[in-house]
Amino acid sequence: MSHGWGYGTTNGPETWVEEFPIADGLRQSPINIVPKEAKFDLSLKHLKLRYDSSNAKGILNNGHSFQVDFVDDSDTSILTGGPVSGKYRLKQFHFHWGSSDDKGSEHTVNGVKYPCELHLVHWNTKYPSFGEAASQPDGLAVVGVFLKIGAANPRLQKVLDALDAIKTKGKQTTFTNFDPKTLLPGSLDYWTYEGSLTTPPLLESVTWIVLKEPISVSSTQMTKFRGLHFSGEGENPCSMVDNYRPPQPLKGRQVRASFK
Ligand code: B30
Ligand code: ZN
Repeated sequence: MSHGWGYGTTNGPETWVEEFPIADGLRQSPINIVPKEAKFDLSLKHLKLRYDSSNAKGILNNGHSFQVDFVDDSDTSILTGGPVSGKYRLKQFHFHWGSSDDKGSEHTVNGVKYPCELHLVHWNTKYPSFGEAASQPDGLAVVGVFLKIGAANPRLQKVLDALDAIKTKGKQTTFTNFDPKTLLPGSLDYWTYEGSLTTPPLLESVTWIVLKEPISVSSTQMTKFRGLHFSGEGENPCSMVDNYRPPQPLKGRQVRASFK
């Protein structure tokens, strides 16, 4: 699938509103999280993530990021609890990152950017499919995890080693036997708010669950992300970097915290 939108000067986030007017909507993502403004909410439950590593099926360069896709025809890899009711099935995970280590995340904390952000995308099983869920206000739940520069993260290595095989847009390969729970930090403390997809079509269907604790990544590992291309094979090579949308106006929304 090919898009007109992207992250360049002529097709980047500031231009998306022309084709996707919801870009100026009331619940757009990402946002800048100000921890002191978040309200601790005792009614928020513990986040439960139960994944089956045999559900991982493939990895794809989609021309704006890369995604690891999961079989989602049963309730074997699911998110429950946290701020949501019911069951949400894991569909895919992907990342956003920068051209250098001082930027790349979509959400920011007190205005501070992380070099990378992981998104685990789930859909509400009260709807018949991901596609139908994606246009409902309670259709999706995305868990955001910040990556910060530190020790090399061995849990990322299988993903990073697969990138050589999907360098250009449209390339895909099998990716199996992977449990994304291994990518999560020790604490599942989170902030949550009602938002949107951060890429077109920018649908306002996402309950965001942003983990407070980052995971580590080394600068050398970040270099591997940046070896991907936005462009297809045989096109002018264009490095896949700075594939993040900047923070959007809060417009009166409340961010809640699961922790004090
Ligand atoms: S995010 O987590 O808010 N960054 C989608 C899912 C999660 C986010 C953003 C978008 C999504 O499902 N988009 C539509 C599906 N895509 C999937 C794809 O192959 O990559 C097709 C498309 O946009 O039209 Cu490109
Ligand atoms: Zn994303």
